[in-house]
Amino acid sequence: MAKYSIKNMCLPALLFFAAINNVYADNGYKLWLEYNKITNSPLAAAYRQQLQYMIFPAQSDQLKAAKAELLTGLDGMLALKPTDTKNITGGQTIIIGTPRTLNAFSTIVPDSLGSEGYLIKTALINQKKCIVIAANTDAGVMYGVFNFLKLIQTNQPINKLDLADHPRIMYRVLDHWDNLNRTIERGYAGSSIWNWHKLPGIVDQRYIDYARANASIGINGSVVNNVNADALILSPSYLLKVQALANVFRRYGIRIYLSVKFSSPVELGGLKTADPLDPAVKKWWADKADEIYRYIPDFGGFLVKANSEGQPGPQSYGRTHADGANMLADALAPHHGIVMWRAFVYDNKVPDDRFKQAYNEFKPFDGKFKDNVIIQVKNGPIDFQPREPFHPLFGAMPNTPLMMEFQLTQEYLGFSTHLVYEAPLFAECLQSDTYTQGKGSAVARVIKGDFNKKLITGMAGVANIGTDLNWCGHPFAQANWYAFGRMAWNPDQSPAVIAADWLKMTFTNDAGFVSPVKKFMLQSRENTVDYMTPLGLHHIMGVSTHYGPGPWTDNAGRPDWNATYYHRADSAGIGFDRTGTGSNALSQYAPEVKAYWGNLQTCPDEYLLWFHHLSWTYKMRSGRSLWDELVHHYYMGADSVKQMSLTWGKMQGKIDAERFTEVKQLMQVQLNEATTWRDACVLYFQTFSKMPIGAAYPKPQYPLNYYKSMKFYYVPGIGGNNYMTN
Ligand code: BDP
Repeated sequence: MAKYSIKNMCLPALLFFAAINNVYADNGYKLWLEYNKITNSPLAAAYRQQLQYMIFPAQSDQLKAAKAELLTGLDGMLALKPTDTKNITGGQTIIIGTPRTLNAFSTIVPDSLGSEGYLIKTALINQKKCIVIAANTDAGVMYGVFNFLKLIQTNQPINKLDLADHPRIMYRVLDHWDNLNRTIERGYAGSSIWNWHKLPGIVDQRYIDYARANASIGINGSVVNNVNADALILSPSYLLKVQALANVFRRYGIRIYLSVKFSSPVELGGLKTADPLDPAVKKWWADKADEIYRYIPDFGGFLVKANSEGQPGPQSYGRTHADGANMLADALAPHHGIVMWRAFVYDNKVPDDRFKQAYNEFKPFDGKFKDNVIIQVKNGPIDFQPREPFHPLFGAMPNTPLMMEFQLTQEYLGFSTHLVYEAPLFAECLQSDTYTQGKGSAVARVIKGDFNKKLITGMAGVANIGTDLNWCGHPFAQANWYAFGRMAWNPDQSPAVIAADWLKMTFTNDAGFVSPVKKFMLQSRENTVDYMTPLGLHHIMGVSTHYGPGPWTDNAGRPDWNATYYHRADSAGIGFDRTGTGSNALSQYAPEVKAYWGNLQTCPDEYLLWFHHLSWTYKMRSGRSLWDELVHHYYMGADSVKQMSLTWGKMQGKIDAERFTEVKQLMQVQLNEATTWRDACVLYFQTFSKMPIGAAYPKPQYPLNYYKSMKFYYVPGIGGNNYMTN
């Protein structure tokens, strides 16, 4: 192939390439692993001076990957390649390893670091000042290396280091809702990155970069297929494909898991039943587990959605969730696999508040699950709404491992056109006090197993990843993937610290960028709550597609898919009474929580309509009527998008033109959609309140019927050919 040298190029060609470089400066593919050149030269010189030599014996695949990452990072940021050495001879040396790879480390690495922790410290070795990255395992080394690189990416000093860290949660897993035909349920960033057709022959570079990105934030598991599972995934030809992915993930410390369909023994195995107590069914699963482990010796286990939204499950055979989960757990136990059994269930036949159904079904089984079963519970009782109270199960199953399930993909948060930084949502849930063991029983402590050390622990995030060049559709949606990893590692980390790190690693260390952008990121989720579902409103989006506003929806397939079921607006007022005079869902919480949310004196405005039905003239803390307060929030929310976009406008020139422009355009779309939400909702609720929209506010652009008749075709995230209309 002809090589083009710049020398031989004519001027127009050079200009053409320069233009391309300029326009396509950054498409976001590298995520937070940009490793951009450090432009502050004294700082770069100081780093270089401390990293002249390297002792990093790397035999295993994982250590080799960690070493390659370190070299890529140092090369990108500092144009530096430390000299590989065996002895500390001179200059400053970075020494990296485990007690197995470096004898000297047997006394340095404390057991308390566990199997994934690491330490990074400055030490005097042979009278020479060295930087040490040490861990008990290769996985720990890898996390240490990524965190060391983060110090440089965020321009931290490295001359006096003394850090140690370890994960507080064992299973830190991304759940992909990816179908085998490459559509993604609730996916807004293109198609599935798993190219099942080309696997196992073609191992895309994306799989490697995906694994690198996950390892860099401590994620150690990936469920590659949709919870609404296809039995085919367990067939030999697909297991070969899964094996190829597992082979890539392994060197980054990531185990692969599969969502399994409970009826697989029938659909795939040709059995007459999938009854979990049937010996032939038990044997089928045990054999299947043995087979999977032959392909993938470190296979993680199964994720199961059973008896929910039409999926088969043990109840289809008159058995319980415990019967079903324990049967699968027995099949996996000899191989040390786990079952992540979802608590997202709500039953058609039970005419009870949907809020209460998971608790009603699972609470009776507390302590009845095998040790390798973990119950995966969504953060809130309904379904990933912009704001939900924490799920009552977190305070109700002290003898059962509970795995947090957050949703990174923005099913209810504006898809991938709205900038919504989700870490404040995660933190709000994690820091809620369940009172399960008295005051100070935050959800975070429950899921970390603080109250029952015997339990396994986990956190899952429904992935927001697809084939879009920038992986997540919106450059800022990457921050949700990043924040999830950081908070799964340590649920008590601050959203502000995480946002600052992410901005520096992804864009620039320039404080003139980081500080204002971090500010609006931290505010962004509250703004979205304001223009979509203020004051505790929930589930009022477009039916099925969940796109745009649909508070008028009252004819969906079942009552609890209707918006009217949730907001209960009428001429008397609005909100869902879940106190003793209503559905009494509050009784599923500890008495302190029930009293706090149940009492109008203490219930914060943010949760008001989750728990109370109040008159339109109800006097709010602000002094406004409930109606005026609602209108105020809708307008404030939409206005905040305008403010955010003005701030963004001032960032021009501080980052690459490509991502600057993309975000600028996205913010305009977000503003339009936020305005639609605002106008549609205030006009709709006004038909009940019959009260005016304050004269200070701009009038809604169109009449209510306009919004009600808006049609959206081929909305992403619902798969197949079906297009749904509002
Ligand atoms: C809801 C989604 C649906 C999922 C379901 C689940 O609308 O597509 O299958 O949750 O979590 O949020 O199983």
